This record gives sequence, structure tokens and C-alpha cells, in this order.
Amino acid sequence: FRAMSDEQAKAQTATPEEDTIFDKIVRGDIPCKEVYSDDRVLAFHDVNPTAPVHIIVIPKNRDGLSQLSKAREDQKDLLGHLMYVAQQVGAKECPGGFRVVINDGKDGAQSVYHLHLHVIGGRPMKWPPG
Ligand code: D5M
Repeated sequence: FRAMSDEQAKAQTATPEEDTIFDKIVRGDIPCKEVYSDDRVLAFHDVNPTAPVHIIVIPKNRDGLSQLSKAREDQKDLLGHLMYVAQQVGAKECPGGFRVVINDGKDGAQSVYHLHLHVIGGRPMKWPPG
């Protein structure tokens, strides 16, 4: 019971600067199905796929990039690299086309506060998204 209370208290005070599940994946503390890795970026299959292909692309070093709206000017090169990796992964896994999504904040339905691009495909997408 004590542990549960601690966990609940932690959820109440969680800030975007705290460790996320993606930090644990980068460190290798929890496993992922990796599809791409380099010195700055990691891509892996989403654990809860919304389409036949659903890949998450993240910066290995979060460095304050909890969400897109927190991006700094000195991170523009990293943002470009993330999109380039998304393109490479998408073109390889989804030759018929794909979608790249970044959810930002509460209204954007963001759940993990470590910037990530969703690469989604393998079926025709609908528009507009919900
Ligand atoms: O999307 C966060 C996404 O992260 C969501 O699609 C599930 C995915 N996710 C959460 N935990 C894991 C693990 N452990 N492995 C792989 N994928 C994971 P958001 O845009 O924040 O709503």
C-alpha cells in the first residue's frame, strides 16, 4: 500500500524533465524491437501499433526535448535528422507511403514526454485524424 501511495504521489508531481519510458529504452533497461540506431537517434516498433507498421523515432539524448513545443534553436539540426530518419524508415517499411505524426501536449494527445515521431503505414490512412 505504501509503494502504491508513493507511485501515485509521483504521478501527481511528474514533470516533463523526469525520466520517461523512452529513456529506459535508450539505456537498455527495458527492451525494444529496434529498427534503426545511430549516435543521435533510435527507432523501434511501437508497443501498441495503430497500423501494420508503427515505428517510434526518438532522440537518444532528450536534453529538454520533452515535446516539440519545447524545441530550442540549437536543436534544429537534430530535428532535421529525426525527420530524415523517419523518412528512411518509412520509405523502407512502407513503400506505398506513410504518415509521420508528432503529438504535442495535452490537446495533442501526447502520453510520453520524450519527443518522438510516429511513422505509421502499411494501410491507407484516413484524413482528418481524430
Ligand atoms: O505516443 C507514445 C507512444 O509510445 C504510444 O504509441 C505507445 C508507445 N509506447 C509506450 N511505451 C512503449 C514501449 N515500452 N515500447 C514501445 N512503444 C511504447 P504519444 O504520442 O506520446 O501518445
